[in-house]
Order: sequence, then C-alpha cells, then structure tokens
Amino acid sequence: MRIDAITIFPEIFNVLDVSLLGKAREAGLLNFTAHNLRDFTTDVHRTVDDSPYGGGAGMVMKPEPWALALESVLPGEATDTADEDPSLPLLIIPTPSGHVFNQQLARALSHEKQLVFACGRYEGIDERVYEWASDKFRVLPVSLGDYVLNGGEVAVLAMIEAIGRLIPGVVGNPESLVEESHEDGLLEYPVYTKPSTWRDLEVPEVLLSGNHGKIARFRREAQLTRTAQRRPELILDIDPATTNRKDRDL
Ligand code: 6GU
Repeated sequence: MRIDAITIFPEIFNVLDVSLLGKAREAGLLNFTAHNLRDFTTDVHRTVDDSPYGGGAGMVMKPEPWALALESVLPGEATDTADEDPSLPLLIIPTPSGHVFNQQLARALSHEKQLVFACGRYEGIDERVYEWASDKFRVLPVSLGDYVLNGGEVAVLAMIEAIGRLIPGVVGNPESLVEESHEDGLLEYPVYTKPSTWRDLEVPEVLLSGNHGKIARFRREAQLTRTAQRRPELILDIDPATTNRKDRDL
C-alpha cells in the first residue's frame, strides 16, 4: 500500500521508522512518505497560512500550496492505461468534525491501493481545496473521537498504525488479529500468563482446566460483561446473527 502524508511537521512521522511498521516498510509492504507542505510554497517566507475572510480568531491554510502538494502525490499521468487501478486515491482529512474512525473503517481502508492524509493545522484548510480535490481524489473527513488535537499528525499516526497492521504480512501471526477488541464488536477477554499464583492472585481456574469448550464459554462471557460495563453502547450495535450463532455454538 502507498501512503502519503502532507504536513508542515514531517518529522512527527519519523516514529514510523521503528517497530512493526518500520519492518513493514523495509519489507516493501508499506510505501510511506511524509511531504513538507512548505516545499510547495513559492514565496521567500514559505507561507502556508493567512487570516480568515469574514474575520475571527486564528489563521486558515492557503489553498495553492495544498493544490500543488496534492497534485504531487497523484499517481502517474498515464491513468487511462488498461493495467492501472481505475479508482481514485482516497484523500483522508483528519478533523474532529469527520466520520469517527473505528476498526471497521480501518479494515476497509487496509484494502486501498493509495491513501493520502492532508494534515491541517491552525483553524483548517481553505474549504475550496476540498471542492478542487474532489475530481482527483475520493475525499473522506475522519475523526479519532470527540476531543480536539492541535493538528492531524498524531491522529494520522494512530490511523496508519491501525490500518497498517491489517495489511497481510505486517503482523507476523495473522491469528492474533482475529480475537482482539472490536473485531467482533465486543471488547477483548482478559488474558493471563505464568505463574498461576502471583502475589496471592490466582488465574481463573477454568483457564487451567484444559477444557476448551468451558474456556471458550468463560471468555465469551467475560467479553460480554466487560463490554456491558465499559462500553454499554456497543452492545446495541452487535450483529444479532453473528452473536446468536457464536453463543449457540458455545
Ligand atoms: Cl483526526 N484531528 C484533529 N485535529 N483533532 C482530532 C481528530 C483529528 N480526531 C479527534 N480529534
């Protein structure tokens, strides 16, 4: 997958050199580039912002550097050759007013050929950029949740990690992706390791029993209890078909 991020702080993305995603990049599974928006300015001060029309607090990002930066990440000119993907690259706008990012969206995005993240700062990007971009990209505003960050960069790091680990080959053992929080709409069950008694605390006995049916039922119940306690709103979103089948089989 190709991922481009456009930002005035490309160094924030240096953390993608390390850990699992760093390995994925070395292995050629992930082709990530951070682009400095200031490289697409034409004035000596490399200006990316200006005061808002209509007045008000803060600054707005100027449209032309964005257009030049976005044009620079478009796939090669010969877009009408037969072997080229006909779909437009997906332009993701990180913003607290976007669609909420979740595991389902991460999975959908992990199938894309190219993702472009436009990291705004200040009060945002001139709205005309989105209009201009809409015939070159599919445009999707995305939020991490109901709180405000100073810019999109940290949010984009989180999204790239959530999406990147779903690309085949990035996580060594694909089975570890199956039974984790949110994959079936519930939170994950609690886990334990040796020793079975630790500082007077015991591992639940059923997990030592070797009875796989009992263990599966215990874990399923723990998932439901934990979800009801911590995230009651998720219970309403569970797909009854999946849940009923799972719980009948246990
Ligand atoms: Cl995606 N961007 C910013 N700036 N703030 C956020 C966010 C994104 N998601 C939650 N808060």
